[in-house]
Amino acid sequence: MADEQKHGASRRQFLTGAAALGAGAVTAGAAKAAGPDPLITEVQEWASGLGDGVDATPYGLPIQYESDVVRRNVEWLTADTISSINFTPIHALDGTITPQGCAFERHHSGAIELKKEDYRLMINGLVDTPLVFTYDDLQRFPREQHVYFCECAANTGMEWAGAQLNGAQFTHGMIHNMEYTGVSLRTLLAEAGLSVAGDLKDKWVYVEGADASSNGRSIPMEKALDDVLVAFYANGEALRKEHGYPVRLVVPGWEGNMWVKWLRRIEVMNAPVESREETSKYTDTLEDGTSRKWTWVMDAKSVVTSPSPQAPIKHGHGPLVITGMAWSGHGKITRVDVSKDGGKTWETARLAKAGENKALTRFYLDTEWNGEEMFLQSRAMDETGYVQPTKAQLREVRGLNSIYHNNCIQTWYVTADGKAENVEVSS
Ligand SMILES: Nc1nc2c(c(=O)[nH]1)N[C@H]1C(S)=C(S)[C@@H](COP(=O)(O)O)O[C@H]1N2
Ligand SMILES: [Mo]
Repeated sequence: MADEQKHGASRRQFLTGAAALGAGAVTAGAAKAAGPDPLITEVQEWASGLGDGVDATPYGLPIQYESDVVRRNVEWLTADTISSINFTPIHALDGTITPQGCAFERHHSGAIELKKEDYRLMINGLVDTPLVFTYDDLQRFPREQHVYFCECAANTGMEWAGAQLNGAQFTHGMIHNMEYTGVSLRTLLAEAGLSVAGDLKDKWVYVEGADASSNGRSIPMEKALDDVLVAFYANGEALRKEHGYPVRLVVPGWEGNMWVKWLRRIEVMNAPVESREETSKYTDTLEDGTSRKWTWVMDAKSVVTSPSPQAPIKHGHGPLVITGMAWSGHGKITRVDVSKDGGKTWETARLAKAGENKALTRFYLDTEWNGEEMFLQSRAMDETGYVQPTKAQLREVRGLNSIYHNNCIQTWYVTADGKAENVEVSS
């Protein structure tokens, strides 16, 4: 009885499906078999012999049938692959954690190979005791663990002037979400004798990497002492080379450019450096042609990952799972709405788990689809009450010539045959 209750929901669904089949309707999923299904009645090749031994894959890769779930480039963005970017296949992932093996990469001078033994982290500037930490030194401080998203400020940046790239991977794939283990920057600054009392409000840290680009950025002290992590593990294992092995900075909720990889130096300063990465880059062009600086936080944003151009509806009519992800650099996602008619009407989606601080949230809309055209959109809300804007609202402030911080509502046009396309709706 208890068992019956536990499985009640799925059982009811199954019976509904069977009844529909019996009535001769063309339904989702199970086509009525003309005869016995050999996949059920015949002994298959995989059951007639032995599988691989446990020595076949000391470190496993995805099965060959998943070989299309990979990072991809946009050719016209990637004339030079050394100073470039690739994209997470978000259209093919579910849940929230991004495997390191397919998490987008952004390098200004290529991914370097740095041994733990050769690793040094210097803290200098306005501290009592300038220090140099080896990798082993870092291992001896108390550790923290948090899941955070990292989004490049340029994510969706090619879409300002019009719908351009045909796939969620390309429009929204400059993002990953991992569980980091590391030491809080606060702990290391205290070790170097930064007095946590006093006039720290006007102080900054300048952080730089060991690669040729160095990717130097200034971070206000208030953030540095809040939740910034000096991380060495991601998703339970050492950082991959491309994500900054052996140590990277994690700057929760703030633009990816500040997440310095191969972290080598932290200088405490009285003022920001105004480096290349915070003047000629990573500032936001406004409608009137002027630029806005210090836009560090990634505002609330969401996207439907399936259906989407690379993930068309392949099954027939009936039940359809619409899914996507939402995130906010200001904290937790509290609600996601989905529209099928380009924003005229909205349904509230189901969050797979309650929103987590500065981390991806997965949403689902369990719905019915009978071949009607859809203009699919999703709209995120965060704990500050902020609502993700439409493209028109964002353009009023930012114009058409911006690059960074495009968090507008995305539209996929889904046709009667289940294909999807990147479009814009006027509103
Ligand atoms: N040292 C260094 N850190 C860096 C970069 C870089 O080129 N060098 N790129 C930055 C940019 S622009 C982004 S978006 C993130 C990307 O992190 P990922 O490559 O792990 O996805 O790293 C940042 N940190
Ligand atoms: Mo970036």
